[in-house]
Parts: sequence; structure tokens; C-alpha cells
Amino acid sequence: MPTDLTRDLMDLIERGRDRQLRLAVTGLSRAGKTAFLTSLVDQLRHAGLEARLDLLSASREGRLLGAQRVSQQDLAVPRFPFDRARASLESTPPEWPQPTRGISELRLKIRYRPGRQQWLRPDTAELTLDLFDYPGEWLLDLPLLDHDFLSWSLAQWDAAGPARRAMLADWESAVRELRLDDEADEARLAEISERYAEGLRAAREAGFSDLQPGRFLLPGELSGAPVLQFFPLPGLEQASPDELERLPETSVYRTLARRFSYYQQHIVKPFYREHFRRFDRQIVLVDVLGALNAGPERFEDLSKALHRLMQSFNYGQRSLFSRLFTPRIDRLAIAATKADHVTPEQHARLVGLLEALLAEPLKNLKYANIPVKAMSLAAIRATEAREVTHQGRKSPALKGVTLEGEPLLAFPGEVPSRLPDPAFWDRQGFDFTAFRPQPSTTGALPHIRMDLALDWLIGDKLA
Ligand SMILES: Nc1nc2c(ncn2[C@@H]2O[C@H](COP(=O)(O)OP(=O)(O)OP(=O)(O)O)[C@@H](O)[C@H]2O)c(=O)[nH]1
Ligand SMILES: [Mg+2]
Repeated sequence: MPTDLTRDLMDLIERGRDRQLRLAVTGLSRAGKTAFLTSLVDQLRHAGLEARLDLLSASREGRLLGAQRVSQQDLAVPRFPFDRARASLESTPPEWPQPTRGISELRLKIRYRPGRQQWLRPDTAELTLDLFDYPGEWLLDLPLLDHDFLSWSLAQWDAAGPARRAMLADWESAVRELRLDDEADEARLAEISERYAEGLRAAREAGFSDLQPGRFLLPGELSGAPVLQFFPLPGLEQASPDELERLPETSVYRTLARRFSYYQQHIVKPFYREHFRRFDRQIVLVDVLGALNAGPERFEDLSKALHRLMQSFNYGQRSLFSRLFTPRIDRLAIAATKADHVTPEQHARLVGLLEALLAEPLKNLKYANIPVKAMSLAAIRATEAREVTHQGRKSPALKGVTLEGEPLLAFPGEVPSRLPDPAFWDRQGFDFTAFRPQPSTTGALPHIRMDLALDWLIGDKLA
């Protein structure tokens, strides 16, 4: 379509001039994406005034003039509800922004004074930053693009450990009664799919991450549609793909395989193509502490889910040519979120643990020569670091207010700096309390290392 073409061309020209950057804020469900985006916008809007952004060089050098929200490019995508998120944080008592139910977009124009004055270079310059927010569940589906129905079914059965299997027991007993070559019964498939969706929801509640299909967890407008009525089939280990393809068109196997493929082509691919293909930079947010709270099987599951998720992105150094025609992510950050749940001296361990959790993808990125930075941050800091004296000894502590409104001063525990071994889980449980956001003041939202993240992700464009 001509309008799309014009838009794409404008995009390319802006990219070519380094004046536009598309940043992917990614992370699984509840990782802290909405909080990160709300804080990012808030910090940049207050830049040069109340925001504390010393680790962002353009701000430290007094060259960052501020940022404004401007009309986004794609008018069909809802605008990121920044004002609503900010209003929840400002309510009494303060509340966290709602979980995200759909995709939204935001465009910021950042004004700055270039650091190196050059001939013909203006005194002030602008960088357009495009940001997206979406439900974490939808991202769980990207790895599903690598599969056909057969390999997906096998992978799903492989992935399920005992605790997850237990949650899907109801579904499993029903699906084991199906025969591959039975004539498909619509109502029966719908009912078994619902049991599958229920099992997935229970697994998510229990802290598991590697759950597909993501739209089963958050169907949106697809609720009840046949495209969401499929599930992996058991007992396919010895099956021959050719024989399966020869089953009647209306058989259980072929019907489910068709729906799986429809789901890939019409739900996952468009989402990926429209929103995730053309990013320049990426931050992967990980709720490491939440996974520690949830126990060993969930922790393992998180590591697998993140590994798969990162395989779906296109990483590579950008030459001018590749940058114009196939934009790739040329720099990324990985961040352990909600670092304000532990005392500051634990932050280095949190980063160590994050690196261990993402060891495989990090190896691949290193091999591809893509700069990656690991960090811990709190997009919206809800606690204050304190020191308490107990029996003459000083020790670190956190002060905050629990979600129920109880003031709390406590040492929340030690973070292991490596992947915990089984003995560790037996020896020590984790119990990091969730805190309420702090009552708001007029300035920017309190944070930990949002400026470091900004410096790494966009700092070079503000040089
Ligand atoms: N203490 C603290 N809690 C945080 C922080 N960021 C997020 N949280 C907590 O984590 C929850 C989830 O954060 P969101 O930003 O909504 O996560 P999300 O990734 O957008 O989640 P979905 O929209 O469900 O995919 C929040 O409701 C807070 O309870 C932070 O910086 N500090
Ligand atoms: Mg969200």
C-alpha cells in the first residue's frame, strides 16, 4: 500500500540519519515492562530538572534538554496509557499500573545539545524514540514459529516436569483418550482445549513461564474462536510425519495441525512482523527475584523460556546497507528488575545470577559480536535502603510498605550469585516481600539505575 511504503521510506531515511531509534522492551509476563516504560518516559520528561540521571552522560553533561510525547506513526495501535499509569502511582494509597491487556505504542522526541560541535551541525538536535508495550504472554509465542505441529507437540511433552504435569492432569486424562485418526468432534476438541487453557493458567499462577500458546492465557478478542482450540498431542515419538500427513483431512491430528498452523500464520506471525521485526535496540527484563521466590522448577523454566524468546530476535551488527534494509538489534541490555526488593550490597549478586540464567543466549550474542550489558535496576523504587544496629552490629535493611499497607523494616535475604543447586533450595527458601509504590512527590519517579539503562540503550545517539 502506498501509505505503508511512504511510511517505511520515511522510517528508513530517519534511521539512516541516526535520528530515530526503535527500542524493544521485552520480558515475560509480570517482568516489569509497563513499570519500566512508565519510568523511562517520566525520567526523560523530567530530564534536566528533577530527574536523577547522573549515569546518562548527556544528562550529566547538562546537554539533555527534555522529551515530549508526540503522535505516533501507527494510528491503529493504541497509545501507551502513560497518564493512567502515572495516575495509579499518584493515587492514595499508591498503586502499581494494571497488567497489560493489549499492545500500545509511544513515541518520544528527545531534544539534546550534541556533545561534539561540528561544521553544519545545529546547536540542538532531536532523537525520535519509538517504544512498545504489550502483554508478556504474547511474547511466549515467538518460539512457536520454529515448529510444525508435530515438533511442537513433542517439545511440549518434553518440557513438562512433574509439577507442571500435575497441573495439566485433567487435560492429560482427556487427551489420552483421543485417537489420531478419529473423526474430529468440534465440541470435544473445544472442551479439551479449555482444559488445556485452564492447566496453563494454573501453571502461570504457580510461577511457570515457558507456557504456550500465549493467547490461551490472554485471548483478547479471540476468546472462543476455533483458532484457539488446539493442544499438543501425546504419543507422537515414533510417528512418521508422512503417515500423519496421509491421515484423513477431518481426523483429529489433521484438524489440530491445521489450527496450529493457522495460529502461527494469522496470529503469531503478524504480531511478530508488525511489532518485533524492526528493532534497533532491545532490553530484556527479567524478574529474577520473583522466580527465586517461586522455587527450583520454575526457575529452570524461566531460563528455558528466556532462551527461546531471545532466539526469536534478529541480532547483528549494522552496516549502512543492512541498517537501511534489514534493521537488526545491534546492542542490548539484560536487566534484573525490582532490585529494590533486596539491599544494595546484593545487587552485584543479582546481576551474577541473571548472567547465569541467560548463559546460553549470552554466549550466542558474544559469538555474534553484539554488545550486551547486564544490570540490575528498579524502574520504580518502592523501598529505602537503611542500616540497622542489632546487638552492636550494623547490618543492611530495607524500609517500605507492604501491599497490604504494613510498614516494614527488614533484611529480605541473600541472593545467590550462581544458579542455586538442589541442596541450596532445601537449605534456604526465598521470601521477598512485594512493596507498595512510594507516595509520589512532584519530581520524577524514584528509581535505581534507570539512567544506566538509558545510557547504554540510547546514550550513543545523544553524543
Ligand atoms: N518494588 C518494585 N516492584 C516492581 C517494579 N517494577 C514492577 N514491579 C512489580 O511487578 C509488577 C509487574 O510489573 P509490570 O510493569 O506491570 O509488568 P509487565 O511486564 O508489564 O506485566 P504484563 O503487563 O502482565 O506483561 C508490578 O505490579 C509491581 O508489583 C519495581 O521497580 N520495583
Ligand atoms: Mg505490562
